[in-house]
Amino acid sequence: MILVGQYDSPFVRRVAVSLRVLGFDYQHDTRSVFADFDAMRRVNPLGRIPSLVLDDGETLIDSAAILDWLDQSVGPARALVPATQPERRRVLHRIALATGVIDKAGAATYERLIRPSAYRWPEWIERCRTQATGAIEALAAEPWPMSARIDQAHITTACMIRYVRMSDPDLLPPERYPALDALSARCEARLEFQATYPAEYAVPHNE
Ligand SMILES: N[C@@H](CCC(=O)N[C@@H](CS)C(=O)NCC(=O)O)C(=O)O
Repeated sequence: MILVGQYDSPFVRRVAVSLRVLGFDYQHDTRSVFADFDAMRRVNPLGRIPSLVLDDGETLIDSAAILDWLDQSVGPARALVPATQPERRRVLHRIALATGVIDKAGAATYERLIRPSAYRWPEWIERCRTQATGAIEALAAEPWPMSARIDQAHITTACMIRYVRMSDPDLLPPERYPALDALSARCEARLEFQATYPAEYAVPHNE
């Protein structure tokens, strides 16, 4: 199968890490969703990443749908989102917070970097950053026991932390949230995270 999208996207990275944790082989299509927009629209009509092209040619889009397919493929005992309550809703709650941070920090970043400066809306940027901060604080207040088996809440939250630290580091400075620092360090030490580490954030910038 082929994973489409670069690892500086936390949505792509959480799929890549999950594929590796679950033992799936994949090829990586590293074309840019910005520079190769027309080609990307032929993979996903939305022109977004990630997509996962299966061996029979079927294309899955949207990280949540791809992760759902992965979990269903390996079965409930190995699934990264627990199959039963109350663990399932607790993991889904953290995933919602972490993907919400990515959405809000991402919206603010697109506004700050991609939109030409004459059209930027500072109040909107601050609103998005306030929403991201609220969810980061909620995640930092959650228990993250060191002994727990890695699940999708760990993976998505660690990918969110790396993404925010690349794209808007003032939102998540080291030492402000020690529980998140520890979670990030623990995850980034794993081979699946090292193999997908995004060194920099590559979006088009406008003055
Ligand atoms: N809900 C989608 C969000 C995917 C998403 O926002 N991808 C971003 C990269 S992080 C993207 O494709 N941005 C380009 C665009 O939307 O034009 C998912 O979970 O896959």
